[in-house]
Amino acid sequence: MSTSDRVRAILGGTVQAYRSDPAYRERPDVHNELDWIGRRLNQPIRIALAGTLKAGKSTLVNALVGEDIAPTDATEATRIVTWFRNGATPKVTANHRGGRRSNVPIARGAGLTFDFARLDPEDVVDLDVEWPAAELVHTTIIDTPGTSSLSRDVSERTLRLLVPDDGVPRVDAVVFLLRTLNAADIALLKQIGTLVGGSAGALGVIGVASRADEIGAGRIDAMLSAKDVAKRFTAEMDKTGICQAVVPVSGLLALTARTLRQSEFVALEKLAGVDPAELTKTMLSVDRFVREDSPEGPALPVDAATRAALLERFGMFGIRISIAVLRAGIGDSVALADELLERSGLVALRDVIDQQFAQRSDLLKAHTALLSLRRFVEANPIYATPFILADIDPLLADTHAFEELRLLSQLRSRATTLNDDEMASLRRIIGGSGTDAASRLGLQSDALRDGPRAAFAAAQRWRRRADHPLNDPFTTRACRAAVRSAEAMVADFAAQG
Ligand SMILES: Nc1nc2c(ncn2[C@@H]2O[C@H](COP(=O)(O)OP(=O)(O)OP(=O)(O)O)[C@@H](O)[C@H]2O)c(=O)[nH]1
Ligand SMILES: [Mg+2]
Repeated sequence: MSTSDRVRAILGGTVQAYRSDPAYRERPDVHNELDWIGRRLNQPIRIALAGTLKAGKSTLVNALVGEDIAPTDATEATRIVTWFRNGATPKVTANHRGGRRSNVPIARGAGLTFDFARLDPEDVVDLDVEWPAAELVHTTIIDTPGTSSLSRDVSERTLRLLVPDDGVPRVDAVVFLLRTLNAADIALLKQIGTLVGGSAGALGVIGVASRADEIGAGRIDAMLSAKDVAKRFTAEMDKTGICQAVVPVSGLLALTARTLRQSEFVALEKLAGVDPAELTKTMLSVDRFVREDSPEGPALPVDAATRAALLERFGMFGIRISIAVLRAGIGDSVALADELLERSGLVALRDVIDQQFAQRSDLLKAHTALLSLRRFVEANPIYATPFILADIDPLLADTHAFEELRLLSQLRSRATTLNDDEMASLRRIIGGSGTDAASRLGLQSDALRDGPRAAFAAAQRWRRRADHPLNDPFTTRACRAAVRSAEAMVADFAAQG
């Protein structure tokens, strides 16, 4: 029986218990809440984007969805938690304190924004955006207000979502954006990380070194230096032991790549045709680049307003890299968009989201449901509470897939006696690069006929490694998990015949 099925079974038993309890039989609120926990198991996984002020969260939401739907301007909208779900037609609803719901008019400027003229942001708990988008069919994305020690109220809204007072998790996974590394950000990340996954430790946290294109001050090697910085970020975030992976991403570049306009391509092509030495001079600084053409300076083939618009959409790095790519011979806007998307880091981030969240979405949702249910039966005690807890707790503690996720995070921060090769192979086998057998065994998918033998050998190898006399307890625990992962594959292969 899968973990989700077991959670459903426990939930079914719990519903029965509350229905037959005289104190709760007539309590629709209680039954609704149980119903809600169950319904969520069938809904898309909920991934929240959180992080520091102006870290680029909303821009990254847009890049992930491929459309400009999360407001990035400085209006009230950026201070409110916003849920983006798939829906047949665009629709924005505000959830007010006290449960009232109201329709919010959609306004279109440069991107989408919400008309707050008739709304008091203080009275709004969160916004629900329904939008027809393929990217939202299996994933609900939640944009959160930036957290900072300077803005208690806004930070609190985000914390309430990620770490609710009642302990019932609202989201299944978190992408945490950090633009700089400072002690306050790291402390916040730690706080969120330890609480998101409940006392069992974080399940499903990815770190993003955001606005990565700005790191090299817009130089053409910016993303390379971004990778170096990301390494430092990674090391720093690793120490917190809560992120399963850290990726450098430029959300701006990714969004622009996914929404590239032909007119932009044409303008960039004109710029690419300018004498390189002349162009370099005008691109020395943002000010120079957008300044009205001076009579004595070189005349650029693109007017100042267009240059400013390009700057807003691409950033200095994006413009430089586009020109370099065009000069290298890329000849159409689709190829340019592909190249920019790749360099933005979004492709890598999507891979990580897929490996860490999408492939495990049932599991992450099951985890959320177990924690929610646990909270629920404790808050509403009945005779059956101890029996229900006796079902939930072993499942939380012993479900091997939960342990895999915990280990993937902890392996980054804790010392082991594994060498680099062993570490890479251990991370792989417990699902660090994907949860299918080929990824775990490091086989090409067409070499899966070697799977049974490889899985068996892996189980043996990790069993020996687990018994090494110089292991510390954590190393032993990790090796034993690898044995279980390998054995599960052996069993799966046997079942497939
Ligand atoms: N160069 C560059 N600029 C970016 C990037 N992502 C966002 N920005 C810019 O940074 C500013 C803030 O971006 P948002 O996406 O609104 O950031 P946010 O984290 O949602 O901000 P708050 O919700 O207000 O905390 C905007 O002017 C964006 O254009 C990026 O990857 N590169
Ligand atoms: Mg925002």
